[in-house]
Amino acid sequence: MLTTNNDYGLRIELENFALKKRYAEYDSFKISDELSYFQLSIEGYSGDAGDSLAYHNGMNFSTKDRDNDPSSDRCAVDFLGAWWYNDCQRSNLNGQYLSFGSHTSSDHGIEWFTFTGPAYSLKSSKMMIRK
Ligand SMILES: [Ca+2]
Repeated sequence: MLTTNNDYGLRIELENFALKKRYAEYDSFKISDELSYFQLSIEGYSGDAGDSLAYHNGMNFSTKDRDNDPSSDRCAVDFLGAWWYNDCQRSNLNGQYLSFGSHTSSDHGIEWFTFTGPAYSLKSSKMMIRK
């Protein structure tokens, strides 16, 4: 409701275990309503974390009990998160908190591929919206 009634931007702040911080910003951020599966619309990337959300643009939101992604797999089940999965992801900020950073359970952690790759779970992530 928030993002469809007004224009919002999104800022994502990420931190790895070496305490390096990076960010990704989008000039425009919208999530559709429940009937259209909370589809993600983003535009206007800037930042130094890389754009790991572009792959998810236009995707529906999937959870472990709602497989709304275009993959023949169930991404939210396979990757233990809830996200705008495609086939399946380049980011997974609701993944598992794997506090050791680099890990071998590829894609299960809090991932942002263009920052730390697919086998690294971030120390922290924040998603903030602004009118
Ligand atoms: Ca699927």
